[in-house]
Amino acid sequence: MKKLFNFSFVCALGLAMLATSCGQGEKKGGALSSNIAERVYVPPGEHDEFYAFVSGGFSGQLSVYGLPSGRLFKVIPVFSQDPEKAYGYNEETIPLLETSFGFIPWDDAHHPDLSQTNGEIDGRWCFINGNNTPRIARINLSTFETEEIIELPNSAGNHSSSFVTENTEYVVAGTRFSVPVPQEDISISEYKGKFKGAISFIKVDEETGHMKIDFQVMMPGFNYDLAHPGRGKSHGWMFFTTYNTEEANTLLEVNASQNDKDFIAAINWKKAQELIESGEFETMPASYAHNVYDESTHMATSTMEKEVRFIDPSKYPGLVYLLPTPKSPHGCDVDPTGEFIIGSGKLSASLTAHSFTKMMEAIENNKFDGEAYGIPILNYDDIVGGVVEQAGLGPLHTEFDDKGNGYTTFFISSEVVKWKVGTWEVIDRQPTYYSVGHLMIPGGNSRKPWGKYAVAMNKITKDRYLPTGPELTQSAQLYDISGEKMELLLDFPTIGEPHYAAACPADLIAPNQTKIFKLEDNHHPYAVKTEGETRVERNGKEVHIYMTTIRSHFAPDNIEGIKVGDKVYFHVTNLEQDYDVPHGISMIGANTSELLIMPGQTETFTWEPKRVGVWPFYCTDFCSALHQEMQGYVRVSPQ
Ligand code: CUK
Ligand code: CUA
Repeated sequence: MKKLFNFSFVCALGLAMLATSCGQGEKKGGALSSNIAERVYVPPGEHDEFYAFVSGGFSGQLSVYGLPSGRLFKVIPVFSQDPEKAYGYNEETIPLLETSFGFIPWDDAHHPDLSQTNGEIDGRWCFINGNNTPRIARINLSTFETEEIIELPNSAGNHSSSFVTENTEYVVAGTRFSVPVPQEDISISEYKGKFKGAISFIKVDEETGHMKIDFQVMMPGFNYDLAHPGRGKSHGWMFFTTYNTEEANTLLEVNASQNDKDFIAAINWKKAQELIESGEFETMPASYAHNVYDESTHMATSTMEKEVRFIDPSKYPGLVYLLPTPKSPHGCDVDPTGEFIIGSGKLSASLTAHSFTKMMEAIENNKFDGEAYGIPILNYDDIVGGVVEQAGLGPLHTEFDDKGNGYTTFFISSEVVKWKVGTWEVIDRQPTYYSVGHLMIPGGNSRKPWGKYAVAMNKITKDRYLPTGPELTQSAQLYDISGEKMELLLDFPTIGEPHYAAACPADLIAPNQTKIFKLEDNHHPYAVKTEGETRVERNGKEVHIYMTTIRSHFAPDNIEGIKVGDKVYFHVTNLEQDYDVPHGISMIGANTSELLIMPGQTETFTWEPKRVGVWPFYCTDFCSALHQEMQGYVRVSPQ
């Protein structure tokens, strides 16, 4: 106990020093109270209460933190190659990064979302979008590995993604940029009326999680910025914020902000589903990659799909409505009851909450205020359910707790504002350090939030950490939101830009972990299950080495008969059947990186020896007291 006190004391002192050195002169909302450190401190050997999955922004990855400690457990490679895990280097995972543009080992990851059952987080999968070469990935939360990536045709800047409906029926992905559909060589000035915004509804198989683009809704040429699914009473609807409803082809000057109001587009996806089922859709040729990792072979395959189904909403009344929302709305969030749809006009100081009930009443009474491309526009006054007035500057994103409160980030005034759903009064505000983007409350995207913590994700850190040259870390900040006032508890650095995050109690995920892959279930075509089956096979200039690894040797470990100009495949099966005993291997000059093979798994790397000689290989992951003895030689002879 004595040690614990010392630690708290030092930590609190640290916080106090930060508070005074930061020069903001602000009150730290109780940050000086002595128990702050204890509230984020997870003693050695104990576990955090929540998993948090934080987007890695331009790193293309997804990082896993514990809350409240802010400890980093893993960076899950998703859209970028990762030498630490051999992801995108070994032959088994390279196909995951194939696209219709070829192998793209990078993307810009923005919004993770967790799978749900009955509107509650179920801990099965995490989805995340690749913004640049439009893709959606699915991560299995029993292996913490990326299992599937699907490319989105007709999309560009896949920003309003990936958001999950309340039974994970769909992962929905909207396009930030409208583009010619299908793509063609036309003048950019022909934008207005010609460019389209495709919104993809990706069906998720209940059992396997496998994704499939069910259909696209071909929307007018606006920019679709963010989205949220309806829930509870609004389940079956999907809401998207838009900007540039002027359809300007250049957003220089004020073009895109001429309109006093842009729209939230409300799409009735249950109706779209009915249309699809009754054959009311069109198809168009579209080439997009669908990459799936197979757990029994431990190999991914990439398939190029050839067409996509779509619905033109102007032909189907009742499918889409436009909800006028002030001044370039960015965030689009739905409260846990599904009644209120919050649109944050980033050029406004107030938040607009549309009422789903009022929206449905106006639709029933045919009360419209014009249309755009055949899509009815509702009347702002008919649908507004409440406004949080003058709440701050530059509102972006809102999440909710389980006590009827909303929490909204304000980028320009750099703060989180807590307000009451229904009375719309501001209850509390706390500064962020600095320029917050999203915030996240565990389960805040579901019908059942856990309103204990909120994590603010900041764009700028300035003086918060030790300087590291011209680029500083981005960071997240943890607030205790269990009381009336929010309390800042912790800063922690993040990998890349933390656009958004998703979190849930650890006990929804931790008990379901895959600890080993059973050797007998390994159906990799180059797997060997015993050392007796290991061998070297030549086929012209191709050499296949069937190798095994177990503490503390490789078999075979002396390989001769290899020639300069050969292409050598190392197929390495890890025979271990113990938790957390991977082995690694690579070869000198191999341009694919090392392997990291989990127990029971087979992985492959290729080596094209360039020089005659005897070349060593060794295990790259410390695995036992005899790790350093895990080594071998390959003899390379002239051609
Ligand atoms: S966001 Cu992607 S630019 Cu407000 Cu979701 Cu940061
Ligand atoms: Cu095997 Cu180190």
